[in-house]
Amino acid sequence: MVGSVVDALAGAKFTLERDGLCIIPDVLSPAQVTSAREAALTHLSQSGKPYNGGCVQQDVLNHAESLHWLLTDTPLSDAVHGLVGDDARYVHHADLLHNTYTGWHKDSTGFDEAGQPMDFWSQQGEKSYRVYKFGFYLQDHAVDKTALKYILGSHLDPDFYGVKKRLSHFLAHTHLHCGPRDLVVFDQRITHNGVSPWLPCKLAHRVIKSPALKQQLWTQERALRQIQDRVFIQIAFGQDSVFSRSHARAMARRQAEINGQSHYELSGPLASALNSIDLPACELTENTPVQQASDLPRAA
Ligand SMILES: O=C(O)CCC(=O)C(=O)O
Repeated sequence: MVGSVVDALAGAKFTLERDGLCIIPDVLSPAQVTSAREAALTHLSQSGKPYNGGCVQQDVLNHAESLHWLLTDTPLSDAVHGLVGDDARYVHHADLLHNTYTGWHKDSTGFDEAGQPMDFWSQQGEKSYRVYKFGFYLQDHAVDKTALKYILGSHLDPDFYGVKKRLSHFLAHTHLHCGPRDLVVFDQRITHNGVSPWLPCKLAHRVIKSPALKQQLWTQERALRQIQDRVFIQIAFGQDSVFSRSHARAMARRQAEINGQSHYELSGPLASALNSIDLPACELTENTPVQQASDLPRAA
């Protein structure tokens, strides 16, 4: 394992559990950043789909073998084992995004894929919620504010939809400042945002149906606001638990839908790559009963 990653892991685990996000510096070499950007942009130019004003490949690891080396030839797996534990699993969720916009959201809102509430706020027990995205933002965000915005500690806060909460997103968010070589890890319950369009444009995006027109409008706004080119890849891993399995089932279905596939399938090369780093994909088929909780917020 690379020394700097080992050194960073103990502190990073504490920060991740307390704040909902941590950064492990210098995980990729400069040459790997260049290769990742090139492979990502080449893949998107051939197979990307317009989405939220930019271009994406959902479920990217099943579609772009050219990026599997991020799993096998970098310290990513050491970071996953260190932060999640020995029973870490790939949760069938990986996004490649280029110049997309988004709004404030949590990736997990406390419901399973059938709409049943899950008690994922409780921090008790060996198998409490531990599902994280491991992301490489492949450009320098040391100074600029266009990587990720997040509400510190909101991974432990079920109150997401109230007016007061929404106001607090504007008043009290934290900007992620990471470098192109850093690994960014965030809890799937954290309230976060990337870059949002200005309000009039946001309203226009709601009305406009054509993805091409949305892309044009957002490209012009990005140029006006001098927002740098943003390409990033996020790969989700979780502890082998009811939460990870539920996340995996929901994400497998969602990604297949966005990709226009009739069903989700784990590719042979991806399964092999994951097994070779001792991070197998989590079980998708079982129907484990979820823990119920009566007083959780509604999904969006
Ligand atoms: O645009 C970004 O940086 C954030 C993407 C996002 O919202 C997510 O990863 O769920």
